[in-house]
Amino acid sequence: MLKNSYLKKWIEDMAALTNPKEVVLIDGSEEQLEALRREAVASGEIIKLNEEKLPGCYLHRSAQNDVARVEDRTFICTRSKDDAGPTNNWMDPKEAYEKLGKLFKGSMTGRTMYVIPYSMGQIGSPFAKIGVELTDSIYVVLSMNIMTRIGEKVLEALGDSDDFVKGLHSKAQLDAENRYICHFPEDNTIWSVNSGYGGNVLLGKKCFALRIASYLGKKENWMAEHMLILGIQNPQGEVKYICAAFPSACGKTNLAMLIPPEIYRKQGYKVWCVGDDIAWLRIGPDGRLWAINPENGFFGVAPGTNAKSNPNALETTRRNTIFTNVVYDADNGTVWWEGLDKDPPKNAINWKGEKWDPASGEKGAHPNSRFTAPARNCPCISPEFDNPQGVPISAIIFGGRRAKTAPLVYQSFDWEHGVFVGSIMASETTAAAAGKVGVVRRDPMAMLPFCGYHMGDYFAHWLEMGKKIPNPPKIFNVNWFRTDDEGNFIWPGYGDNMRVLMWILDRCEGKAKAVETPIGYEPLPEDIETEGLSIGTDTIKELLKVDPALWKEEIKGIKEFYAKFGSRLPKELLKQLEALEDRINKAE
Ligand code: GTP
Ligand code: SPV
Ligand code: MN
Repeated sequence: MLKNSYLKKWIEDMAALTNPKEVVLIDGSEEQLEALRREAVASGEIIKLNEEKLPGCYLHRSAQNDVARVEDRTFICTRSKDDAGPTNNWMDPKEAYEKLGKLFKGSMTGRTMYVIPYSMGQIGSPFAKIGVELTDSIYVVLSMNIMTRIGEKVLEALGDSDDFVKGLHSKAQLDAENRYICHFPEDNTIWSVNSGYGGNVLLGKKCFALRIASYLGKKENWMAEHMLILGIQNPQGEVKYICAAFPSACGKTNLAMLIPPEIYRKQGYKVWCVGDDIAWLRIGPDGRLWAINPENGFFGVAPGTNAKSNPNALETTRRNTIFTNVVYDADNGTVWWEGLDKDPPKNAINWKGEKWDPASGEKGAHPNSRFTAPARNCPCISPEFDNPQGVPISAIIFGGRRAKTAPLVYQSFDWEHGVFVGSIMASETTAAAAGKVGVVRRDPMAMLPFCGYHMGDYFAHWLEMGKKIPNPPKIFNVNWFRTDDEGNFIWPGYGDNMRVLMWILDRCEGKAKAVETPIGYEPLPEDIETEGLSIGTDTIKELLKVDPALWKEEIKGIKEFYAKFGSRLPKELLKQLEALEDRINKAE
């Protein structure tokens, strides 16, 4: 059946290692997928939800020790340790193949190995890249079907080529002590064992589309970034596109699908979602930077998603969606999570599968519970979603969760300074990764957990790209998460973030004024539209404040962070840091 000899040989080798009882090629047909859904329902791997209320939807519960990406068990396995850099865990490739080889040995005994050919990006797009994932999990097959383009047509596009990412995944025993997510960028290979959770096992996503792809992008002159892509259409019908990089669980999905505030809606503005997590960026023939979303679905955070905060995301999940680790309403066969509404189900089963009393004080849904939903379900999905050429980008935005230091928005002086602004990003950690929540850590370009090579070289690549793009996007930084002394968010956020995007686009078109501050250009407070908000220009002024004392502390942290990179830190960034320090000192 398989004509590609490289693919055939590799599958045979991996089957010899893992010893499945059978090997099944996923052809992408609805009949095959439906049969797998039925099989997974019968085995209890997924629960069929109410067909009337949530047609085509399922609930899945992962193992209780397996609910988020495991960064301490994620490795970049380059031949030279130095090439993985100081921010990645490293393992020697030989050692990694041996160590994981032992864990994979016989790990699929008695199970089926599914072969999933998938494309990241529209098949036939000059941006697109192909991967094949071998897995013993039906949940992975069904999720990859939502998140990527899969099946026969991918094999046709691959033809006889050996240019595909080889991904091997086995749940094995879901043993947390032996859980490993290993990337071999030099071999186009990913091995993931002992996990069944999203980002660890849907290998097209973070493993391929960011870690492997960032490495390929450096080699091939393009960029793979942890960015949403959205379009803002003005009343004249022109659409301008923006990319934004925020760390995990810091608002990408929400921003990508925002509903404009009334003031813009009534004038005829519209927002289109192209992507909510990953962007692949290439220089177009017109000298601008063009982006595609390599994914085909959304793997979004459930808690906090509701009809007010993100009605588009909620609507997206009303059909053909897999929910992971949310609350099950046993009376209605529906799902619930914290922040959906104020009515937790009466007969509720929590994410662990236990009867749950909402009054217990315990959360019913896991804080990192998620929905896996087809992009085409989204009411505001961009008409350009499938455009193989992508969309031209006017602005790049960086941002994170900062209670104090970072202002609501500022613009970099130029591309080089913009790269500096991205490189000094920091954010409070969230439940998206295992570990402590709420600690400030440096997360350059929101890529700390996802850069597949030395981050100093990654910064150099950004600087290099700036020189190569004749007409580069302008670079900005935002912070929706500044808090008052009681810890409440000051900025209303969500749809109202469009007010900030409007200033950003106006700056790109040379229409808005700005004031120069030590950290970059800021809007005049009155240039952020406040009509319809409960806060006024005074509060905006507060949100834009740059406190030199806090920034002095910040500079200390940046210096410490930069020191890690040694001689592989581009000197341009050190110069930028010195210049920032100088400006801050003068501002005091
Ligand atoms: P990943 O899928 O992990 O990459 O996350 P993401 O960046 O797409 O984050 P998402 O949009 O799912 O938001 C994560 C959390 O942040 C949710 O609980 C949201 O309710 C909350 N959030 C998103 N946008 C805002 C905002 O503008 N203000 C505030 N205060 N919270 C927000
Ligand atoms: C993230 O953590 O940034 C996610 C979810 O988008 S995961 O796919 O698990 O990485
Ligand atoms: Mn993400």
